[in-house]
Amino acid sequence: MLAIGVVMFVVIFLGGFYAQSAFSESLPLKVIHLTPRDNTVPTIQQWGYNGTNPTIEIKVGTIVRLVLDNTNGLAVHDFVIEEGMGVHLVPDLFPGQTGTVEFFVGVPGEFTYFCSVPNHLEWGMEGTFTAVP
Ligand SMILES: [Cu+2]
Repeated sequence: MLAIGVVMFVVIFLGGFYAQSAFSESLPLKVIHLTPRDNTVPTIQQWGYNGTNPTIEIKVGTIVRLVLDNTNGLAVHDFVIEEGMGVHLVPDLFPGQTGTVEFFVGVPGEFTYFCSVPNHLEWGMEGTFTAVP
């Protein structure tokens, strides 16, 4: 019952981004691969996902499988879409690790994705996630 309660909490309070397990697997799935660039001296705006922080555009009603490949990374990283939206790849990925977070895009809008490891956003790890109607 605790697990069901937690799922219900997530569904009710996360503003449109839901845990995949609460939904049918027949929904469209979009797989996104990101690789942190962190091999430069960490100064303002020198780091990023895929080097260029690509804008990720996803149609509402899609399940996203976000794969963060830190295989060749030099630092710890994660992936977050705006605090309060409930998308957070956990645990943080150490160098050599790959991780996945899946979520349902339930509402249209423009959001910011970023790395929540201290200083990484300031060093450039942020981009735009657009959910299109
Ligand atoms: Cu990072």
